[in-house]
Amino acid sequence: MALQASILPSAISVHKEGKLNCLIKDCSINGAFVSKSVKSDFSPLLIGTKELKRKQLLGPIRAQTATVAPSVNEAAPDGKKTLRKGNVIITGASSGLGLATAKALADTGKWHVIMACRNFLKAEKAAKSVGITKENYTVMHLDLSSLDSVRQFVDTFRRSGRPLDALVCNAAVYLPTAKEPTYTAEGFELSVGTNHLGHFLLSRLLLDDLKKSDYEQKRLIIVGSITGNTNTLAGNVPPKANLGDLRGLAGGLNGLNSSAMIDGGEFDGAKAYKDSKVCNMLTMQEFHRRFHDESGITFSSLYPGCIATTGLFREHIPLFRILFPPFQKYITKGYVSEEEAGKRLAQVVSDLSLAKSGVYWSWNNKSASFENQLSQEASDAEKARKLWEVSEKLVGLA
Ligand code: LMG
Ligand code: NDP
Ligand code: PMR
Repeated sequence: MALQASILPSAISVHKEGKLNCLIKDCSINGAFVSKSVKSDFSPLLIGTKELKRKQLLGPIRAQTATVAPSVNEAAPDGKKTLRKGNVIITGASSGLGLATAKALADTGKWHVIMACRNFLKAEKAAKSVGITKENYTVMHLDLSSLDSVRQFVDTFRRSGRPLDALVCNAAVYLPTAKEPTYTAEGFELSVGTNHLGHFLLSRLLLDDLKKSDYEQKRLIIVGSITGNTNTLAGNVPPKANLGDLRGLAGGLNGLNSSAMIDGGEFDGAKAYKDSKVCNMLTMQEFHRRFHDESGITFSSLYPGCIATTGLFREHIPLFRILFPPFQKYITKGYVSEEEAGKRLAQVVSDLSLAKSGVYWSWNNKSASFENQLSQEASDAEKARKLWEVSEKLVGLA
């Protein structure tokens, strides 16, 4: 801490009461979001058209896998038009922030949530454990560490016949203790490959679907984080995010003929995660610049607060997992429960007051949203353009 304070004296101060006060006011303490496992009879496999047909022959179909979108503006009995439910895809909705957001949106009764998850059975159990009613969600298989899986997911989603009104790129992996890089199916370093490149392809492909939606508002959200922003105290905890001139990414991020790190440096799992978050925030802004005016889609990113209890830290050392939640709760006051964070992301999906495009949202200690300032690198338009072009090549779009 003393080290941090000396690195960034302007970013931190100590209140009279001894509370830590930081640039980002993201403090909110809420009860923990409890998730229990329950039994499920769902197949962990992707359910495609053939499988659906087979199930139709065998008997009644479960709502989760076979519902067809209700028609637009269904006429109510009294002749008045009622707005249809919105359809939102949330990646990584099987735990943490994604699950809490799915729950928050489903509970409004206004959204049907497509839970895009790599582990079908886990997602089904998770949805049941938090009590999402079955007509309000569908689980579809998506492994972001495989571009084939991303393309297959888009195909399956289109075959479901649902319009797409909002896409939330939420899933992520964090490998802080990895000594050596691991790789996606296409050979990209796993953190950037999953968190950035998988989502980049997914969102580029689904942009067309969003454009076609006739919903009252259409949104594409990519979850960012404070730790990728070096204009904050948290973003100055080493190793710091830095994309450099993108030479490692341009070289394919494969650790063979190029580095596994975007900036071309030595592999560092914690840095790779933070770099991937910078990519997420740059991508959101590039989407905004390229497509907002033409499509009317709202592009947003956010830092929901420090959700210190999620699965994101599963690879961290046990001591960290024990100390991190109390550290965030009682010392930095940056802690937020999964439930509260889910409500925040749900606001970014559906609140009319958060309709502005190109914004990186955060919340203050009274849980009020505000437009936050990104670091210099995370708001560098030239870097965003270059990142876009290099990423297009890597995922086979250019
Ligand atoms: C590193 O490990 C890896 O080494 C690195 O490779 C990389 O992967 C990196 O960013 C990822 O992680 C992290 C691991 C190693 O860190 C921890 O485990 C630290 C966890 C968080 C710090 C815990 C602080 C302990 C405080 C416990 C408090 C809990 C109880 C609260 C009860 C409150 C009651 C009211 O370790 C380190 O990083 C070294 C960390 C050294 C700890 C430094 C201690 C900081 C204490 C902060 C005090 C702040 C005081 C502010 C002023 C308060 C005024 C009263
Ligand atoms: P969790 O680990 O709880 O959730 C991550 C989700 O991503 C899980 O559902 C996981 O699936 C899924 N996932 C991981 N790899 C893949 C993959 N290859 N394909 C598909 N899904 C995958 O972490 P959080 O809820 O904390 O993280 C959610 C988002 O919030 C991330 O973008 C993270 O960067 C961001 N964030 C988190 C903060 C925090 O303090 N926790 C702070 C700021 C931002 P599975 O369940 O199968 O493992
Ligand atoms: Mg950090 C106000 C201070 C603050 C906030 C909001 C966070 C958020 N962190 C803060 C401060 C500190 N952290 C300080 C002073 C330290 C040194 C003790 C510290 C350490 C620390 C570690 C080792 N913090 C971490 C780690 C992680 O491994 C987490 C990480 O970097 O994941 C990439 C993490 C985080 N701190 C946060 C948040 C939100 C995270 C994790 C998740 C993320 O950014 O997505």
